[in-house]
Amino acid sequence: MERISPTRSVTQEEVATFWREGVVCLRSILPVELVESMAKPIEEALVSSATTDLSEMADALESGAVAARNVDELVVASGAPRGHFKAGTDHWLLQQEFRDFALCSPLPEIVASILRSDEIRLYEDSVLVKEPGTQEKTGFHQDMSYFHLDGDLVCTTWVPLDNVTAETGAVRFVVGSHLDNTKYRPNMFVSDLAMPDTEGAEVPDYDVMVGEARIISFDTSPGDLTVHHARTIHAASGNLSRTQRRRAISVRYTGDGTRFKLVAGSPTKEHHASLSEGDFLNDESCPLAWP
Ligand SMILES: O=C(O)CCC(=O)C(=O)O
Repeated sequence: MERISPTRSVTQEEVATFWREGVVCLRSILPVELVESMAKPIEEALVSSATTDLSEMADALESGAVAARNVDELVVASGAPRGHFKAGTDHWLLQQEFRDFALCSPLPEIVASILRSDEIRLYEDSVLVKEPGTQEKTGFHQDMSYFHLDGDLVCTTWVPLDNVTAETGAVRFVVGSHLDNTKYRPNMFVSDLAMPDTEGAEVPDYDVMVGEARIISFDTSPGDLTVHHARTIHAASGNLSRTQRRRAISVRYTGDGTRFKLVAGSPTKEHHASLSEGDFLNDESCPLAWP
């Protein structure tokens, strides 16, 4: 597939916002037809073994069950259907459309501008779908805690395929949290429970730290995109809408100087077999996406 350009350039103000706040929302920067073309591949991913029903996983986790019960009451009260949160990772390895989207869409060029990096590599992609009536929140977490990476130039792009609002599960970002170098433990994603055998501090529950942090989220539409630093702490609510799906693709990239570093307890990836601790990333494990 030929490389597709962004519909506009990233401004210097947007780059500065990313580095100051740890997240930036880039409005109308992706061709809408390109974003819509991922609808079918997402449906295929959802029925494949590459995605997991995190709603079912949450039922098995004590704190997830507690969180679910709270939202459950709202969902039942509104008469909304019981939705599901389905998520998967590394679809680019299985579906050509995801590989093209990660490598040939405008994302790598946009990320090169934001990270001010000469080279950009693909680390992973995710499909994140919250159907109407999904109770499960996405717990506060830091992406870097899951990544087998060492470096400052690492970020996540979040691409919505639907109109997304706070009610349907817009991602919520803790402003400036990327400036804190604390090493946090990865958690079970739909719960605040840390993954077993991992090291570091527990991620604070910012919902109970009223007034201590500024949390922002963005109402977005197809064509918009958010980019957050891999150290930025973020979360998302369930999807309380009765009718509106919340489909998104996350693509995670690295910039110059990023090295491989195994994180104890975080799932490893078979395609990282050619990398050893301290290595710069290579094409086999993390393909070059830009230039
Ligand atoms: O879509 C969500 O609910 C969470 C997204 C997220 O945590 C990410 O893409 O890093």
